[in-house]
Amino acid sequence: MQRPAGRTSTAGITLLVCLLGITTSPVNGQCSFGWKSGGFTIALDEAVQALTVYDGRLIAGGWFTNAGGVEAPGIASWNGAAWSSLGAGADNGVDFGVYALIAHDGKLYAGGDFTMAGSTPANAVAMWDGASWSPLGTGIGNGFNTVWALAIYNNQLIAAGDFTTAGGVSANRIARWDGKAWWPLGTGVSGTVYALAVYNNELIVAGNFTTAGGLLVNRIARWNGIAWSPLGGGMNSTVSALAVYNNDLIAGGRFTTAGSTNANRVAKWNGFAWSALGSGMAGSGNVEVTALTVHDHALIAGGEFTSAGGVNASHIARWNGTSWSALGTGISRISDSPAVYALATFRGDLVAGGAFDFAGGQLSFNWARWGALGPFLATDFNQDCRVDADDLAMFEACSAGPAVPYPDASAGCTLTADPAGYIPADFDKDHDVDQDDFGIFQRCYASENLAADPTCQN
Ligand SMILES: [Ca+2]
Ligand SMILES: [Ca+2]
Ligand SMILES: [Ca+2]
Repeated sequence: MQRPAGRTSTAGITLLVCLLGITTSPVNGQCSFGWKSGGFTIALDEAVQALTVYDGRLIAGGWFTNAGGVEAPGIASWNGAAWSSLGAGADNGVDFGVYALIAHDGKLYAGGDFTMAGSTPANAVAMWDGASWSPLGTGIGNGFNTVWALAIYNNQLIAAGDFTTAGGVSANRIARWDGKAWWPLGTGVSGTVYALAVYNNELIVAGNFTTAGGLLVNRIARWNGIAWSPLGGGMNSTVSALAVYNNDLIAGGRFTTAGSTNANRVAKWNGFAWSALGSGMAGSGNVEVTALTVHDHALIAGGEFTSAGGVNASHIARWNGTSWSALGTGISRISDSPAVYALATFRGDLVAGGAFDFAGGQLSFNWARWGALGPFLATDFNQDCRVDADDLAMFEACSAGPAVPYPDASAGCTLTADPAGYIPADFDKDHDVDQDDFGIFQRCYASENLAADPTCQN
């Protein structure tokens, strides 16, 4: 296909954006975010402890045995519409719980307290290659241990938990797999590890231990590939979750101090010192941050709490760098205290896993999705309630100039045609994407035009 006009036109559009000084601030309009309906047909029958994305699918691990009506013990795969097991028949899951998941180099790794993955003996850790399970050597521990966290560091798998041996060699609560054998990380740590992260090229290890490599570290430590060292004075109680947000390391758990700073269940490390995130979390009974992730430019915390930064927030909350806010009415449970144990992003939605019955007041058993609900502007191509640079990039990839047919996916245009043959970027429906369409697009790129023209087409 000849597309000289397209290149010229795209350059012209880019120039026009600059000349008009179009704001890059997002447009929200009436489009809203909220919890998406769950219901019985996609329920997980017991708690979710881990979430990740592998091969374009959401993977959940936990204590469940049934996923949306399908037998899937401990681990299941969501394709956006339905759950399935990872293997079939006798290979459709693991024999106990899955508490950690990570995808790396085309493989999915699962950690937990299982001893079988499918019909393959595998102690506490196993690898899924898309078709079948494999053990990693003789695995972790003695068949009665738990892997609580997995990470990739220096291109090797790190497994951590409550064990003291890995592959038959001494390894205190943490070990690395080089593809053939397990190795300790120095002399390891003195108590259970619950969370791992990579920050400033160091492996961050957190849990309820007091020493690492023999040094007093207080529940959090870093490993640089050679030696252990502390992060300030550490915490006064268990650290359960880690994330990296805005170049800071974020830690969540049961603690109320980080270093010498008061920090209620969540704190940030800037490479030199600890500080609080507002007034942190509060609630009755056990108050704990058990999951952290970064979603849509914000830090999301989940766990056992009923307020964040003084704002009512039922077991899940968002930190925007300055303040805490709730995600609607959060999650709840009929007969027991609810909890969020895992968080992930899948196809633009925030996914929460844990032990709960409702999300935003709607039935949503043990997992839930939070995302854009609409109504979506015609120019919000990726339907995220914002008409921003992402949508402009999609427009530009489909623009080819007056009377030039649409480019196809091989040329980078990912917008698909409606039954009448028009792609969403062809606002004036004349089978091209040119300056006329861009004129319509840019009206919805700046918020001042929204009230008068929510369709962006007049
Ligand atoms: Ca958008
Ligand atoms: Ca035209
Ligand atoms: Ca057009």
